[in-house]
Amino acid sequence: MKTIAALSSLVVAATLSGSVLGASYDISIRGTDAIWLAGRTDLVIPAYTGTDVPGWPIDRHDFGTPERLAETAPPVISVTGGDVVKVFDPAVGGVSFFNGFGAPLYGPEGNAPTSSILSLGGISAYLGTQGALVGVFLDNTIPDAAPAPVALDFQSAASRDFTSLSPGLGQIFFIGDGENSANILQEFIAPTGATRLFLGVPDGFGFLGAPGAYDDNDGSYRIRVGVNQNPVPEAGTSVASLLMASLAGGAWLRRRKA
Ligand SMILES: [Ca+2]
Ligand SMILES: [Ca+2]
Repeated sequence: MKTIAALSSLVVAATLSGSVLGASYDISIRGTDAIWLAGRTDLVIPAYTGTDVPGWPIDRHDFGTPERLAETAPPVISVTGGDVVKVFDPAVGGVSFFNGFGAPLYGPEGNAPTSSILSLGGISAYLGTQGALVGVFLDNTIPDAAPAPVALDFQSAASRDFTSLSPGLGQIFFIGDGENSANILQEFIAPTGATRLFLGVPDGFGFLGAPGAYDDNDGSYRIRVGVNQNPVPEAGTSVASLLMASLAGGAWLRRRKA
């Protein structure tokens, strides 16, 4: 538990990029970071008890899981409508979605078979691969006051192969590893009114139906993104390699290292 909690740290660096103040973020997303808890400051996550919790909208196993995990609130970064959130490095890591620790792990792209999970509290349904890294933009309000928007559909490979995506407020969107089939790092445009971007995981029993089954999700993903900023080197990256990346890829396009 302590190890997993420590992975949730968020590292932020702000730099001046042209006339716009940009920021970069190194974000760890736990398997328990339930995307439907984004912005739900009205809720108190119940402690893990080894059974489903009456009244709690996220289903849990009726028996004790080896991991004994409660859901966690997903990490968040600040944005403004029109901001460009750019993936700097493909997401990495793995989450064990089933009872027991370790393998089989799903990576940020999720498992290929489709997942279809219902909306909850003003946040849309999820349609995509099983257990992928996802995001949702919100304004400053608790999302459950408004009906959930229509779901975006990421169940086909073509629908996940975008270079730029403009989701609406409250619409869960697929991030995966943040790279399309041409190894172009993807970008996400914050909708009008957005103040926050949450990153999390969609889960449910069998990856279908109501949100739930987070109580056995050990493991985490990690991604580095920038807001209104060109890719910047990670700490420790040499000036020479930065120059090479700049020459080879330009500001907004980098190729995966072989
Ligand atoms: Ca597990
Ligand atoms: Ca699970």
